[in-house]
Amino acid sequence: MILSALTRARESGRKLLAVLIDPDKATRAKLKTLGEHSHSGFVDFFLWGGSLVNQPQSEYYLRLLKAHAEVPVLLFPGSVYQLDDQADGLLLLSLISGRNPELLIGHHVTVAGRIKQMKLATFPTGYMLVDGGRPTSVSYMSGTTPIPGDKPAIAAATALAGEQLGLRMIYLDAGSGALRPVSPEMIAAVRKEVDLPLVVGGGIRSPERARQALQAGADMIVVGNGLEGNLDWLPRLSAEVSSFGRESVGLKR
Ligand code: 1GP
Repeated sequence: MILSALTRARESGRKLLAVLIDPDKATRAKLKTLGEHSHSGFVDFFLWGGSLVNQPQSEYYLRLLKAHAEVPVLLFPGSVYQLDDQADGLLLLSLISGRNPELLIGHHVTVAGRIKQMKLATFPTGYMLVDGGRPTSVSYMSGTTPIPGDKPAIAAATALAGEQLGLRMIYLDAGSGALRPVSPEMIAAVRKEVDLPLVVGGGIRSPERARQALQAGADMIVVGNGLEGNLDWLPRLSAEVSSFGRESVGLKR
């Protein structure tokens, strides 16, 4: 569903917005407000996941989000413990910027049967961590070195290898709370090299950064930290994303 939405968006010149919710930072009020924003068409997808999930009420909070949201909620798991069949699908991440075999194939083998039992829709994603100016939770937790932010050719070659391996989308991520988002040059280099839907996130905290990523070739941006404690910014952000094309692709906006 996310793949067809991204493809339709690209064909019609539209761009999409996903909001990342860290279950450990969720509150009832925030989930309700975010869910309602999806009724207004401000959000195309919710991503659900984090580096650590200590929140004992995580399943309950996901149920709450599902009850309020009018758009799909996709798992963006920080670990194999974050599977939940209440979600509408799973970004099946292969960390192709890194050289940690567990995150390229090992964990996938561990949970393959579980994913099948759960009947979770899977979206095979080439996940690429890019240096965003400071160590992030993902680089530390994954034990991988991000692609240097000023090496667009390495990013493009990595994405191309992911496409050749049969992955269905590319997610360029500077990591949650990155000081610098993925550069427009790197986004453009990846966009030029591969045909796959391109998702970009990490450090997008202003409409300007959103616009730069979208202009450079991102099909969808992901925003998490930038909305923490400041959900009022969401309509402005959404307007920025919508300014790239208003033709409907069958989602809510
Ligand atoms: C992180 O791309 C997401 O995986 C979102 O990053 O929290 O910095 O918006 P931010």
